[in-house]
Amino acid sequence: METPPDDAALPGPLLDELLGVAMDVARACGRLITDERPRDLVADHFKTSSTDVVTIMDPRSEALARAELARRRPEDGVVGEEGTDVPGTSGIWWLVDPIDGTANYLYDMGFYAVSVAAVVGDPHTARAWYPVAGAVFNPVADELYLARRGGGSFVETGGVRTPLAVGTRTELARCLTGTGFGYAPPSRAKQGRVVAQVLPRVRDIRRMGVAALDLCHVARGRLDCYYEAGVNAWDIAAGWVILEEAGGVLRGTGGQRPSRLLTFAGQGPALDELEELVVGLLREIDPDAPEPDLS
Ligand code: LIP
Repeated sequence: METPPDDAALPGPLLDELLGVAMDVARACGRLITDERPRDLVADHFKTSSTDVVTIMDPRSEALARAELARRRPEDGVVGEEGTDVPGTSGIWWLVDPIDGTANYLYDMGFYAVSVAAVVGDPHTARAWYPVAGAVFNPVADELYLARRGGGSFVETGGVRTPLAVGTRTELARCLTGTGFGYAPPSRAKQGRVVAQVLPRVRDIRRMGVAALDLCHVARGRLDCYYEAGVNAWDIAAGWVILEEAGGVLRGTGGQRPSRLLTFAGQGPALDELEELVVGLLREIDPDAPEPDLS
């Protein structure tokens, strides 16, 4: 596994401040998207394909996050899913997913989240950034997942804070396994072939539609492991630190950092077994690919 850059070792009081900001922003945006969700919500426009939906509340939530971050941390950079890209001078960047699980949100299925993470290193450079504090808030369940480097990982609900720890299952056959699918039809076709072969080898599959919450659920032991391709930095940044502080691992293939080609979450031999299985299936599907690629 890659080691974090040296400047990821920020002083404790700064990490506490960043975590506090992440929690406040995630809560504020979460309240906005539930309190002001129009009853007759429809897709406003589409991004990568006709299934990749954006509602009017996605940019509104991102605008609120951007304004709050500018007020609380004016020297930091901010990158958001809906196009925010504001450079900073502090070396700290914020990665914001204003509604993760937009399809669930569109259908008023109460399973979506706001993800806010502070990272060191430039998130425009795929291999250079590393999360140091983050919060993921599911406003419908009133569950706020939070962590900062070296401080442990927690979920707060109804004012009660509970520590998180990953599950301990060692055999993939007993693992409840999360996954997700991309929006492009050819990616989905490949992902469908792979999941058809994974399903008989695991306890069961869950496809919740919210990558940030998938990572939090691995951190909490509600899922044993997870894999997906095509995830963006804002989907995984907060969940990454929450998962690692709960004793878990987020990685790509062969000990590399997570990437859009493949991302795995979990721990121990079950995670190794999952990686071996998925990589083996991809080698059968596309023996000439330079690297295993599920995207
Ligand atoms: C979505 C994820 C979902 C994943 C999708 C997509 P969005 O984010 O969280 O779990 O499978 O590919 O990235 O579009 O709802 O913010």
